[in-house]
Amino acid sequence: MELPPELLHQAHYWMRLARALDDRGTFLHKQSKIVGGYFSQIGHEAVSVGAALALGPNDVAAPMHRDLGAYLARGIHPRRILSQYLGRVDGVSRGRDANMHGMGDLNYGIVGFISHLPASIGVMCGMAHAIALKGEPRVALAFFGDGSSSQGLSHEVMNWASVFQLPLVLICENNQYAYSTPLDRQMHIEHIADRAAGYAMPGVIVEGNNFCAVHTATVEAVARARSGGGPTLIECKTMRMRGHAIHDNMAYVPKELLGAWERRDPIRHLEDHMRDRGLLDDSKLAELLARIEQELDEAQAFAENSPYPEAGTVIEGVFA
Ligand SMILES: Cc1ncc(C[n+]2csc(CCOP(=O)(O)OP(=O)(O)O)c2C)c(N)n1
Ligand SMILES: [Mg+2]
Repeated sequence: MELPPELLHQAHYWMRLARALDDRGTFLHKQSKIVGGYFSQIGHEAVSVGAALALGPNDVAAPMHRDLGAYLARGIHPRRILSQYLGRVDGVSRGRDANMHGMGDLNYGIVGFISHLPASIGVMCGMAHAIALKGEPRVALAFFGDGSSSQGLSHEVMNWASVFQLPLVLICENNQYAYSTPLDRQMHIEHIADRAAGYAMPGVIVEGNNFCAVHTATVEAVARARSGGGPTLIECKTMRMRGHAIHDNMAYVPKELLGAWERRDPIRHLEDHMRDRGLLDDSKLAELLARIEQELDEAQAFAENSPYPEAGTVIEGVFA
């Protein structure tokens, strides 16, 4: 079934914005304005935006370090994201961290990313349980990586969510690597989705660079979760197109593998589809890219003018 043009335009905007914002971050890092780690999400745009746009306004999501598209599509303004990267007071964590960690805002249904992987999916399982106990028509959606899927908590979450038939959607971003560890060094199965059978829940494999495929599968899983049908594991096959973080030249990734995924770039995939349907041409694309650059110029100026937090506030908003 073809997705409606309005949705594709929306997705196209968020995916292009995520990529342009990602490039901005790289430049700011090169200028030493962003210090410490910087994680590129290039290659993940279809997964993050495809899944996030399947949620309703009252649902809750826990994006990870390569899910910029999900933060944007849930409504977090690039101003706040760039302020976050620069450690400023207008950042999502109010200057507590200078990258994705802790970047949560429940007003937008986003639980902050927890550095210890995959702790976020445990929190989201708890949220799904709370939603179920209250009988609310809401869904919790958690992202986790292939590496994170090898951690014990992933299995406990799948078991618990299945036992209690929780409204939980698990989006596994299988991007072939966990830092420098390739898939075959951390699992002896071909598809992570196959693990769902061990917990009697649907396990779905989707082409992670295809927005329409990710979105359609997530819409189905969200509907099942909302109607009491329990959790779903969706494995999105994709590729991390940069090193683990900016310091990593990923010399360990075979060039041919990278080249093959480059040809399946998620943005190009969506744009080809939109062009085929007469929804996009060169001039519309140029117009969109210019608009995005303008928005990011404004966001960057805002962030660079935002102050650093007052030292005395450092203990606010923490438990211990
Ligand atoms: C418990 C724990 N161990 C190690 C790390 C360091 N670390 C951060 S990201 C990462 C790789 C995660 O791989 P994956 O889950 O596949 O996500 P990806 O980075 O590929 O998107 C590691 C080892 C961590 N954050 N938490
Ligand atoms: Mg990975």
